[in-house]
This record gives sequence, structure tokens and C-alpha cells, in this order.
Amino acid sequence: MTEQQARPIDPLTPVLSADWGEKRSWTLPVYETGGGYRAARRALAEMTPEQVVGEVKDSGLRGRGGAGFPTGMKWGFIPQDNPNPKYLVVNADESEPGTCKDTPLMMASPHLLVEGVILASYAIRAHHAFIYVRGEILQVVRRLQQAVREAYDAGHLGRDIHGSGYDLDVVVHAGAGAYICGEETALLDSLEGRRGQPRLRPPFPAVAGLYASPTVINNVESIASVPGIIRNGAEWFASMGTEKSKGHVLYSLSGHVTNPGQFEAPLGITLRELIDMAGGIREGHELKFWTPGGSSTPILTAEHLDVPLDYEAVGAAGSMLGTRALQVFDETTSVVRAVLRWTEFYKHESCGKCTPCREGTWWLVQTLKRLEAGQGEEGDIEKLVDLCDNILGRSFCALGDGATSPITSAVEHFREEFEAGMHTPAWELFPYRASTVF
Ligand code: L3W
Ligand code: SF4
Repeated sequence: MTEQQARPIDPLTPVLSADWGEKRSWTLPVYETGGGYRAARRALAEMTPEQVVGEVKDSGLRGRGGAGFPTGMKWGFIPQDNPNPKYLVVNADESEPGTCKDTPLMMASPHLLVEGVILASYAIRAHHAFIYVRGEILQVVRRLQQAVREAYDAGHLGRDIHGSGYDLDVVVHAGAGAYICGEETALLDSLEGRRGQPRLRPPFPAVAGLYASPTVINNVESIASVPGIIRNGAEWFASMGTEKSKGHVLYSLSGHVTNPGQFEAPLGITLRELIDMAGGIREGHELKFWTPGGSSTPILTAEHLDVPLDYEAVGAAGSMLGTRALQVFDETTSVVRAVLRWTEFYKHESCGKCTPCREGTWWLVQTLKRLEAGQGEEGDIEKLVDLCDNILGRSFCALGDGATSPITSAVEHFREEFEAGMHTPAWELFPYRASTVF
């Protein structure tokens, strides 16, 4: 057993998921009983906006929406000499395949998010904040609207919050269910009432975002991490995780594990440890491949079970930590079929703005369908790789790049399965069963 395998799971009192088991955890009285809104009250009474930004910078919090950009640094980019209003936008458009952390967080602890919104808005001197929610998940929209109403009624939002002189209005906005609207600039277009398509960056939203004004856009989990940092201090947060990837996060385990679900743990834990927490790979089976951060991140294999799940180590292993959507597949899964399903998603969700992604994802699906059906043509594997080469780095936004990640990594790790697609259908090699995920 290696040293890493021998390392015990770091003890952690849940923070983001602390209330998830409480009865009516989403209501204001339950949240306040657990100390809720004390951080916001204290910050508004005793801290300057710069001090809040400083505390978040010192904590080392990095964006939880996939890219891992330092949150405090992003807040620091807001030009305070710009006369336009400043805005905070929460990206709650969770739709990455396998990613299912923000939805349970908002369902169980919407006030944690609202308190984070108050702290973040105060830090960047914004008086309007928007929570952009994936509209298909109506129960989340309703839950957030109820929490925002409760917060207004209790004086946590609105004019002169708790006599601090600080005003903040929060709007819950339901999107229409397009994956591209999770891309920050497409989200802004959608919020402004236009068709959601990515904008050219720079300028980054921090300089010219919503209504061309300075805007911070953060993921739900990033914002929900802020009350804990202000309550317990930057040092407390930075004491968890690894050298460059600090703090606690939600990991979503899905697929062929015994007990799929969300697991809160520090950054740097390994998939092996998380699979143990999830009751192991389902009985009688073994791990074949997995995604560290949803389908936009290159797949990894059983070889990578002991890679610490932090931004650096997963990057060094050839993938990306992304949203920590750990989709786990055992040996009954056809990798060609799994990759085809993901590629169909990207083809469907491609916004059509740029040619490499719009046309490329269509061709990828056609080629993968042939390989899945055992009707691959000479040169199809090379064609797949070549198409990916022409999409990667040539697309307008990360959706195009993300579409190529599962394909190129799957060909790298499981080329023989693609070669088998020249003559044998995937459903003969990997027959569908009731318990088959793909
Ligand atoms: C000011 C600069 N701001 C960067 C800001 C930028 C953004 C953040 C990160 O993609 C990833 C993607 C998906 N001045 C700045 C600056 N910023 N430089 O920092 O930017 P970036 O471009 O590195 O990433 P991104 O566009 O935010 C996110 C991956 O996440 N992903 C997708 C997840 C999907 C969901 C969902 O379903 N909603 O989360 C999964 O891994 O592929 O690579 O705010 O403005 N100089
Ligand atoms: Fe639209 Fe795809 Fe181009 Fe992004 S990469 S702008 S989703 S067509």
C-alpha cells in the first residue's frame, strides 16, 4: 500500500452540508438556530468591504464552478472607480453531465447561499444581485424565492440592512434550460433578455459584465463557502485541503458505486477514499474509468485512484478537477457508448455561434454512432482525433473544448474498444442490463 493509500480520510465537520439532515433545513429559523446570518451581521457592522475581500483572498478559496479561479482575486478586479453600478451574479445554472452539487445545496440550505450573496455583494459594493437558476428545476427556483422572501422579511435584505446603511436587492431569475447559459457571458446575455450566446473575452465581466457594468459571477458553491470563511476565519479554511487547493468541497459520486450521492470533504482526498465513503464499487465489479469533473474533463482510469483530487494533481494526471462530478463506471460499460452519449449532449447544447463546435460536434456524433454500431469505417478513429484537434483551441468558448476531452482521453486509454467498433457493435461487447448506466 502506498503512503497515500494509507492516509486516513481527513476528519471534517461538514460545513456546506451541515444542515442537510435537519428537519426543514431550508427555513430561516432553522438556519438562524445554527448561527446563520451572524457572519453577514458581523461583516456589515464591523468589517470594511476591503476586509471581506482580504479575508476571502487569504482563505485561498478558488471558484467551484469548474475553472478554480481565485475568488478573492476576482472580487479584487472590480474597478471601484467605475461610476456604473456593480453587480453580483450567482451562476446556479448547473447542467454539466454528472454535476449535481448546487441543486441539493440550494434545496437544503438556500439561506447559506443568500448569506454568501450578502457578503459577496457587500465586498464588491454591489447593491443588486441576481441568482440565475436553471429554470427546468422549478423546485429550486421556488425554494430560493421563498428564502429570499424570508430574508427580506427578517431585514437581512432590502434597505439599510440591520442599520448598517447598506442596501441590497436580490432577484432570483429562472433560465430556460440551455447548458450554454452556464458559460458566464452567455448567462449575462440571457439575463439581459437576449439569446444566450458567449461574448468575446476580454473584456472580462469584472470590467464589463451585466449591462456593461463591473460584474462578479461566481458559482453557487463558491458563494456558499463565504459565510464559513467570515465566521471561522481565513486560516481555518486554509488549514483544509492542499497547498494550492484550499478548503472543503462537495464531491458528487454517481454511477456504479453502492451509495451514490454528495460527499463533503477537503480538496486533496482521493477517489479511492471517496469510493470507500460511497460503500465501494457495486459488488462483484471493478472500476473501469471515471470523470473527475463531469463530462468536460478527460476521463481517468483505475490507475488514477490515488491521485489527490486537487487542481494541480488532477491536472498533472492529464485531466481537470472541474466541478468534482465523479462519474464512476465499471467494466460492464462500453466506453464508446458513454462517449457517444456525452457527445450527443454537446451537439444538442452547442449554441451554433462558431463553426468548429457547431459542425464538429455533429460529425463527431456521426462517427461515434458508426463505431458504436460496429460499422466503423477505415480511418474513423483518426478522423475522430483529427476532428477533436480542429475543435480544441479553435472554438469560441469552453463548450467546444470540453466536447473533445472525453473523446481524446477515451481513445488514449481504450483504443482497442474503438478498434472493435470496426466490426462488433458495443451492445454485443457490453450488453445492456437493468443496472447499466451507459
Ligand atoms: C478578470 C482576468 N477575470 C479569468 C475570470 C473569468 C471567469 C473565471 C474563470 O469555465 C470551466 C470550463 C468548463 N480578469 C480573468 C478573469 N477571469 N481571467 O475567472 O475563467 P475561465 O475562462 O478559466 O473559466 P470559465 O469560462 O469560467 C469554466 C469547466 O469549467 N466545467 C464546466 C462546468 C459546468 C458547470 C455547469 O454546469 N454550470 O459548472 C467543468 O469542468 O469546461 O473549463 O469568471 O471571468 N484576466
Ligand atoms: Fe457556441 Fe459551441 Fe462556439 Fe461555444 S464553442 S460559442 S457553444 S458553438
